[in-house]
Amino acid sequence: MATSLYFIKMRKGGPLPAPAILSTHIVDVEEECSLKCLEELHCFGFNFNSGSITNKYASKSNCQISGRNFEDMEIMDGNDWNEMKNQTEKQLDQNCPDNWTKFGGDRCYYVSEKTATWAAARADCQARGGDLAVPRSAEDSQHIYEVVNERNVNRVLIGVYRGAGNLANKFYTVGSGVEVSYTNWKRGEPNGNDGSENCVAVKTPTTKAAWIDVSCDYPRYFMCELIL
Ligand SMILES: [Ca+2]
Repeated sequence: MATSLYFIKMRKGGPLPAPAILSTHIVDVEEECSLKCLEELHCFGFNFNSGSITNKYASKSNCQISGRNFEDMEIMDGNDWNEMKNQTEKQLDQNCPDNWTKFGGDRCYYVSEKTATWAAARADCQARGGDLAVPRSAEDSQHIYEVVNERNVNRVLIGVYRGAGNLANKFYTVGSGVEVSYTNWKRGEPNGNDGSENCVAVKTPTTKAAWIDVSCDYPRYFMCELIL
């Protein structure tokens, strides 16, 4: 008999939902209940209650098949699974372009050779297939500090900018355009809220890539990020 192997992938991610009774069967013996489970794609367990169910089924037993809701799951067959696995492995094996450093498994960072205004810097990163880098955690900041420090430049533009108009006290990230959730401001920064400092740079070495708001128009080195 051919065996089919299936894998269950959660549609929405997150924790598995609580198991539910998928079906109930009237059976004679426990083995029959286990076979019912094997027949049912979403079964991961069964509950066999031996003995009388009703007068009509005096000698029969109750078999409950439990599993999880169909809407939460997506079934992948062996081919889909292999394809997903290959893609993931390929991504992990993929190298960054020359002169970029790899970090976090699937990200590459690059510090520019030349200086540019923030807008030109962003265009340069995009032309390289990425965007200006956005530090999203203390680990990112530490790595960015190490990369920038190695290049011996002390102010490097990143993909964070000040909102306009009545959003001028908020900062946003390139790409998704959402307000920053992680920040790493240098003490006393941001301080250019008179409209003169609408872009953000990281400052090294003493402040270890802490953020400062700076003019968007002054040409500086910049850092690009590429997701593999
Ligand atoms: Ca400033």
